[in-house]
Formats: sequence, C-alpha cells, structure tokens
Amino acid sequence: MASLLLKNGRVVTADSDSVCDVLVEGETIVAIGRNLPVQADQTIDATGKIIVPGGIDPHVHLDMPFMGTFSSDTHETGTRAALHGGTTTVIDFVLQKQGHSLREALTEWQGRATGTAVGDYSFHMAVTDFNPGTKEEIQDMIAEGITSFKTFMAYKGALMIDDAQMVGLMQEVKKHGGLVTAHATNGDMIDTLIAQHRAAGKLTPLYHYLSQPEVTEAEASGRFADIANYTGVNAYIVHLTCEGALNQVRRATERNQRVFVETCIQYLVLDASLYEDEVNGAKVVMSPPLREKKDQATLWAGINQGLVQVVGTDHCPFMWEQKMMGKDDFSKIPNGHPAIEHRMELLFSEGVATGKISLQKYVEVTSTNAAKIFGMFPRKGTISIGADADLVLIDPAKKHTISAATHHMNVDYSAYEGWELTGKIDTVILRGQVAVQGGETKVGRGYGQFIKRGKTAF
Ligand code: DUC
Ligand code: ZN
Ligand code: ZN
Ligand code: ZN
Repeated sequence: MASLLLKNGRVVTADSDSVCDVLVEGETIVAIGRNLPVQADQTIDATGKIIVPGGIDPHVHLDMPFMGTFSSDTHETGTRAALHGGTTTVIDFVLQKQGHSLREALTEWQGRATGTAVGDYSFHMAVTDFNPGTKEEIQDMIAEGITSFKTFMAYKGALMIDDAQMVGLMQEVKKHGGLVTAHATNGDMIDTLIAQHRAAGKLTPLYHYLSQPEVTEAEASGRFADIANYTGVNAYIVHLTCEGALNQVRRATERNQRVFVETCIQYLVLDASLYEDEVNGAKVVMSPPLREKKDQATLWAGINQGLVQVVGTDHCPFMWEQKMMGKDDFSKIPNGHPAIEHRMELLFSEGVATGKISLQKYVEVTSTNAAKIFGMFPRKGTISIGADADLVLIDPAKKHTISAATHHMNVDYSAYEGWELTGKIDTVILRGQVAVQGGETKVGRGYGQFIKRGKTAF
C-alpha cells in the first residue's frame, strides 16, 4: 500500500490544534504525532501550512434540470472545481419528478455521477411529490445510504410540497431515523409578489429581491420548525439568509428543539445592493436572495453562537448566456450562483483572517458539522486514525485573486471577480491521493466515489 507522510503541519480539527505529522497508508490516516519516526513513499513538507479536514459542501446542484435549462457544472467539472478549493466531498440533490418515483430520479442521477465525479459525492433525495408510493420508498433510500430528504416550500408546480405532504414525509422519515431538510420560503407569497411586480412592469433583478422579502423566509422557517417539532423528526434548514429566519430557529430552541441551520458563503459576504445593477444583478439572482448588512451580522453571530452549524454554497451555476434568458424579466433568470470552488478560501479570508471566527469554528462549519449531521463522521470531517485521508493544506498568508479566467468551474463569470483573498489552498489530498497540487489536478474523471451515509450523529 502506498504511504504518504505530511511533516510538520499545523493540524487543526474541531477539537484540537497542534503542529505534528500525519501518516497515511492507502486511503486512510494511520498515525498522527510529533516527529513520527517513519519513512514513506511520498513526503510533503507542511511547515508553515495549516492542515484541515477535507471540506464538505452539503449543498450543490450539479447538472440539474431547472427553470428550463441545466446548471452548467457536471459532476465531473463541479467536483474537480470543488477539489481545487479544498472541498473533497459534496452532497448533490436528486430531484424527484412530480408524478414519478424516487427510484427513477436516483437512477438518473447515478447515471450522471457514476464514473464521472472527480471528488467524493453523496446525494440528498428531494421529495417533490409525497404520496403512498413515495412513502414506501423512504426506507429503500435510507438503505442506499441516502438518509436526508429535501423539501421545497417554494417553486409551486415543479418542486413545492404542501404542508399535508410535509407532515406525512416527516412522520415517515422520523420512523426510519432520517433527516428532513427544507428550502424554507413561502412559495405562494413569493409567487404573488412576482406576479404583482411583473404586472406593474417591474422587471429588473432588483424585483427578484423585492419578491422574496425577509418575512417569506421567516414565516416558512418557523412553520417548518413547528411541524418538525410536532413530528419529532431531525430537521435542517438549508441556505438560511436572514435575521427573521434565524430568530425562528432561536425560538425553537426555547422549547428545547434543535433545528440545524446551514447558511451559504454568499450570504455572509455579499449583500442586496448588488441587485441595483440592472445587468450584473443577474449574476447574483438566487433564491433566497442576498440580504442586508444586518443579516450578515446576524449570520456571523449565529455561527459563533452555534445556531448556524454549516456553511455551504447552494452552488448552482449558469453561464451568462443562460442568465440572459431573463434579461427582460427577472422571473426568467435561472436562480443560482457559482461558489463550489471558493467557499473554503472565501470563508478563510473573510472569516478567519479577519478574526470573525476561529480556526476551529472554520473546521466545524466547513467540514465536521456536515459530516456529523449527514452521517459521514468520523470517516469524513476530521483528522483521526482510521478516517479517510481527506486533507487540505492551506498557506495562511498567501494572497491571491479570484477570477473567472483562472477558476475551474464551468461558468464564464465570477461573483467575486477581482477579490483579493488572504490564504490559499496549497495541496488537497482525497483518500490518500494528492488530488490538487501547485494548481494542477492530479486525479482523474471517475476517481470520486459515492459515499453511503448513515444517520445523524451530532
Ligand atoms: N436556489 C437557487 O438559487 N438555485 C437552485 C435552487 C434554489 O433553491
Ligand atoms: Zn415514472
Ligand atoms: Zn433552495
Ligand atoms: Zn439549493
């Protein structure tokens, strides 16, 4: 078995921080300690580097049919870009087609990802039509290692389920020990506001933002938490963006309920003023929309308070040409923005380097918490003996600039064009293989494996 020795790095996990060596044999970490008295087939001098567990992004949409088109990163290009940014595992969303089975959707997504993904991946199952047939399939999905079920409380007619389906799904998932997640926004209210804006000829990207005010998210987040509390299911809100929604989660804690919360990197570092640009505003048309400075402050505080456990991306890239499908009508702009490659570096630069969060909090929210919530810990999400050797070396002081000209995502713009960041991903190791080094990809199409997940252990 090939061995790999990382010498003298600052190894940081959610509960430890020390300068030491890490020895890998095959795909697995076999020893951690100061000055390990061993030789290996390959040695990397990690002096001056920070070593963190491989990033886990539990919210990505690769090759996804949506709003009349497909997101532009495939499982190959998306996971490769993720690796360049230190994310070694992603969880992608399988979307059930209304009127069809979960199994059909899973087979379709497996067809796209198997043998093509470069980095490791898993799936959530998005249940868009909960009925007696779907109900029977829940335990089959859990047996496949798909233990989290996504719901959309918006996008009526395509993805949205109503509260009756929500109750039934939660009861069934609870019975089998899984987790229910939600895109928690009030779809009916949003659709009404979109129709009102369009009828009034208000068609610029700003009206995307004004069609999804904070209350639409706060209301649905509270409703989701309430139904979850009644059913007792493990619950997780995806891409939470604002103070009103986080206050609903805080309220849930007052009755001793725990609702897991994910925010996404863009909600921490970008704000709604970008929608005032009538052309470039389309680049940040996503749902929920970017919010206000006060919401950014709430989210950073929420991370430090432990109310927000995960920072993902909701990576859902579209080429500029695709975005321009909505140049005359904001409601036709495909929703989503590219971030899979830059989550770890943006959060390091804007969070750790600025002192907003500690290095250990950084590890928790980029990797460890997602591994625990989504049933992959301790195989993924930490640096410990027996864990997968998914390791990221960060050069903490190195400056670099984000640009669409140099990124690896299959999209022709960046919402962060020209941003100078502090701290660069230097080397990425996935299951014992050097996957990225010196800006080059060292593993090929098909190296990524499907990760069968277990139950929430947080
Ligand atoms: N929001 C987005 O912006 N894109 C994909 C789906 C979603 O909920
Ligand atoms: Zn069918
Ligand atoms: Zn969503
Ligand atoms: Zn999403």
